[in-house]
Amino acid sequence: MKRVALITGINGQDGYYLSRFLKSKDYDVHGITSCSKPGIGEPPENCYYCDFAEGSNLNQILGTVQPDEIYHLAAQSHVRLSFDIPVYTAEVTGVGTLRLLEALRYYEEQSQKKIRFYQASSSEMFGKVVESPQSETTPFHPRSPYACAKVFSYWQTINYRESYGMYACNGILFNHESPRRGEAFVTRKITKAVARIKLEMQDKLYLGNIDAKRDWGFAGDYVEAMWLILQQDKPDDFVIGTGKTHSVREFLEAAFGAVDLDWKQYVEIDPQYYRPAEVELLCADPSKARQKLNWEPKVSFEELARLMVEADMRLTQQEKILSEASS
Ligand code: NAP
Ligand code: G4F
Repeated sequence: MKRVALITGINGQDGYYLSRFLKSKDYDVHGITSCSKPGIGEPPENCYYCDFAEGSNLNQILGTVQPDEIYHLAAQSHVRLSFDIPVYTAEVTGVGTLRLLEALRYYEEQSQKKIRFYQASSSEMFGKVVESPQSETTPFHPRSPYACAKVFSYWQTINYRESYGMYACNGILFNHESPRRGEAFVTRKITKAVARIKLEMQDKLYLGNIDAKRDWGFAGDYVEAMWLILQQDKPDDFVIGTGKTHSVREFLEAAFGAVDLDWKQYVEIDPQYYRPAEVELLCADPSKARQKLNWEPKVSFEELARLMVEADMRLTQQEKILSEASS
C-alpha cells in the first residue's frame, strides 16, 4: 500500500520540492491550497481548497485524504508583509496551525489511526539572537508578527505531542531558496533583477538592509530533512541549516558576479524595504540533524546564487522574446 502524504501550502516553494520528493519515494501525494487566487475553478486532482484563516473544512479533508503524514507548510510567510497585516498573519500562520492540530486530534480519535505531523517552524523565531550559532536549545526572541505567529505554532505542536501523545514535530528551518522562491524574498528579487539588468530590461535594483546576514541553503535539500524528521522512531524537533552565514551584500556579489556585472553600479537603498525591527544575524548549528538524521546540505551558497541566476536568465529571455513578438 502506498503511504499517503498531505501537504498544506503545496503551491509554495517548499510544497513544489516536497511533493516531487515524496512522489519519488512512491507516496500518494495530496495538497491543500488557499482560495485566494482570482479566477480559480475546480481544484486540480488530489488538491483541496482550505483557507487557514478559518479552516472549517479541515475535518472533511482529513476524512477524505486519510493521510499517514501531514506536512504543514501553509503560511503567510513574508516577514515584512506581516508588519502590514499582523492580525491576518497571526490567524493564518499561528492559529491556522492550531486549527489543523485540533482537526487532526479529532480525526485520530475517530479513526484510531496515528498520523505523523510536521510543522514548518522558522529560524525567524530566534530573532534578536542571544547566541550564535542557534541550536534546538537557543531561546527565542521573535522580531515580527510572523515570527510571533511561528513561535505560537511551535509551542502548540509540542503541546499536542505532550498532551495527547501525538507524533508532532517541528523542523526549525533556516532560509532556503530556489528558482521557485517567491519574487518578494530578497534572493529571488536579486536574481530576477540580475537577469533583467543583464538583458537590458531594467536599470536599477532597490533594496533595504543589505548588511543583514542569513544562513541560506537550497530548498531541494531541505525538503529531504522534513521527510527524515517524520521517519524517526520518536517525534522530536530539529534545526536545519548549513552552519554558514552570509550577508545580502555577499549574495549581491555572487549573483551579479555570475553574469560578470558589478552590483555596486546597479543597487540603491530604499528605506521602504527596512523593517520596523530587523533580524540582523542568523546562523544554524545543525549538529543534531547531522547526527540523528544523517542529513547534510549539498548545494553551496555560491552554487545556489548561480543556479538561481541561470534559471532567471532562461525565464527572462523567454519573457523578452514573447514581449517582442507581441509588440
Ligand atoms: P511560500 O512559498 O510562501 O508558500 C506558502 C504557501 O502557503 C503558499 O503557497 C500559499 O498557498 C499557502 N497559504 C498562504 N496563505 C494561506 C491561507 N490563508 N490558507 C491556506 N494556504 C495559504 O513559503 P515556502 O518558502 O514554501 O515555506 C513553506 C513554509 O515554511 C512556510 O510556512 C514558511 O513560513 C516556512 N519557512 C520557510 C522558510 C524559507 O526560507 N523558505 C524557512 C523557515 C520556515 P496558495 O498559493 O495556495 O495560496
Ligand atoms: O528574503 P527575506 O524577505 O527573508 P526573511 O525575512 O529572512 O524570511 C524568510 O526566511 C525565514 C527563515 O529565517 C522564513 F521563516 C520566512 O518565511 C521567509 O522565508 O529577507 C532576508 C533579509 C532580511 O534581513 C531583509 O531585511 O534581506 C533583507 N532585505 C534587504 N532588502 C530584503 C530587502 N528583504 C526583502 N524581502 N526585500 C528587500 O528589498
